[in-house]
Order: sequence, then structure tokens, then C-alpha cells
Amino acid sequence: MADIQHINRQFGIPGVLSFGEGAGGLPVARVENGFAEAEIALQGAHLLTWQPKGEAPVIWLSPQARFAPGKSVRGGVPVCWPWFGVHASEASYPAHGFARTQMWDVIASSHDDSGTHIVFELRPDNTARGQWPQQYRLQLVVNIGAALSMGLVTHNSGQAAFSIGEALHTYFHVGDIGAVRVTGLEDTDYLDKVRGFDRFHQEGAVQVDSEVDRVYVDTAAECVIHDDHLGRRIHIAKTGSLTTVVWNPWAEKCAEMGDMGENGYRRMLCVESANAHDNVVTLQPGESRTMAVRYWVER
Ligand code: TA6
Repeated sequence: MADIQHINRQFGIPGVLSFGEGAGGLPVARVENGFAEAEIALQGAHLLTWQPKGEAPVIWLSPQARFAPGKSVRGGVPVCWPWFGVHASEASYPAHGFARTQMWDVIASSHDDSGTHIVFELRPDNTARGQWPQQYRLQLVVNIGAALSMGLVTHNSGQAAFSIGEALHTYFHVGDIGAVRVTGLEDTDYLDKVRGFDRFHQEGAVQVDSEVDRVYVDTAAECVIHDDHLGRRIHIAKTGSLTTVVWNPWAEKCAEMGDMGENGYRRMLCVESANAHDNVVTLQPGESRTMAVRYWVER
């Protein structure tokens, strides 16, 4: 990867977008425009913050997050790819794939009346190639505006078909988890990781009063986080994704994890747009697929 000053000269946009050193010395993109402020680490193309003007942060970043080369950051939007969760056959491979801990390149930037656009591309290193020897191009297209849009584009540039699991593992900031409900998943089925991945049926809205780790399958609908404490609704619209994962570790796991901050579980909820388990995606040679999300706040 080129050095950060060089990236700044090439892709910085005066008054709107700059590249520099962030926490732990990790290179970051910083956006401040008329709509919002945001920070994105080049490691993992990991969006760390997004705060629309006049609004409380929408994305949760742990106050105890660790920033180090090759380590995933607790909070923000980890990009899980090319598998979701533990690897199917190799337990020693990193959970949620290698994309979230590799350094990505910046390949384009622009600004218009919808916001600031940045395109990141992953060129895998030898470790990644050893774990997943496929030929591909992977890009994350981000737009920082009054809404936050992200598109994860996978292109199969090889001669053989391959399958991927993927997720935008977004940690949303909530006022208090006890005052939150999620709509949009009613009448769907989920695999419950807390109960040995058994399959259950969701009746009404999702509410969290204990550990929740659910993979909702065959779900394309928009979800809404109703946050009575902050008096707002966060909309989560998506395309190219058939799985929605809802996760909150609750008190005990939160305390064990060590990077969640004290009682951090009360102020976050992951609602992840994904293709996982029943919904892994197969790409034929030459095929491209995009999984995209759009988040916005309503008061
Ligand atoms: O998406 C939910 C989940 O897979 C949970 O099982 C939980 O462990 C979480 O992701 C965080 O995973 P990580 O590898 O970032 O600690």
C-alpha cells in the first residue's frame, strides 16, 4: 500500500476528505461534509464512525476498541468476507474471513450533492491467498451523506465458480438496549446460535433482554431499529442480501470479551446485512454481485 501522504495527495478532496493517521497509527479516511462526519480505517475498509449533522452517532464504536495491525476493531462496520462466522473446515482461519483485517487500497474518491464517495479495493496478501486461493476483485463503495450507503462488490475474475459468505457486520448505537425493538423480521425463520443453531420462527418485533445471536434467513426486507430512548428510528435498507443477523452479547459475554467497554452491550445492537448459511452466494466466472445497504435516521 502506498504511504498515507501519497494517498492524501491522490484522493483527498480539500475541505471534505483527508487521509491521515488514526488511532493506533492505522491509516484512516476522514470525511466532513455538509451532511455528516465519518472515519474509515483502510485496514478492513472498516467504517468506524458516521454521525449525520445534528444527530447522535448512528454507528457504535466501543470506547475500549483496540486498534492494531491485523486485528479487527470492536464496533463500526466490519466487512466479513469471504466467509461468515467460523470457517467451515479450518478452525484456525480467522472468524468472519480475512477482509476485515487486511489493508485495502483507495482507488477513487469524489464529492457531489449526495455526499462524499470513496471506493476501496482489497488486494489480498499471501496469507489470504493461502486461505482462499480464488481469483477475484473485491470493492467497497462508500457514500457519506445524510444517509450512509455501502456496497460490497465481488467479481469472479477466475476460471472456476466460487461461493462466498459475507456481511456488513454493523454495530448500531442505541440509547439503551432495553428501549429498543427491531421490526422487519416478523414471520421469518432464524438459526439461533445461542441454541445450537436450531431453527425458530420470529413472530413479532425483535426485542433483546438476554444474549441474542440469530441468523435470519431468506429476509430481504428493510429493518427499522426503534429507539425510544434516543427518540429515533434507524432505517436499514438493503439489496443483494438475503440474510439478516441480529447480535447482542448481553452482560456476561460483554464482560468476558474485554474490548466492549463497561456495560457496552447496553448501547449497541448489531443488525447485519449478510449472505450466510442458507444464503451463501455462488459466482460463476466473470460474474459480479453487489450486496448494498443504506442507513438513515428518522425522528
Ligand atoms: O454476527 C454475530 C457474530 O458472529 C457473533 O456470533 C459474535 O461472536 C460476533 O459476530 C462478533 O464476532 P467477532 O469475531 O468480531 O468477535
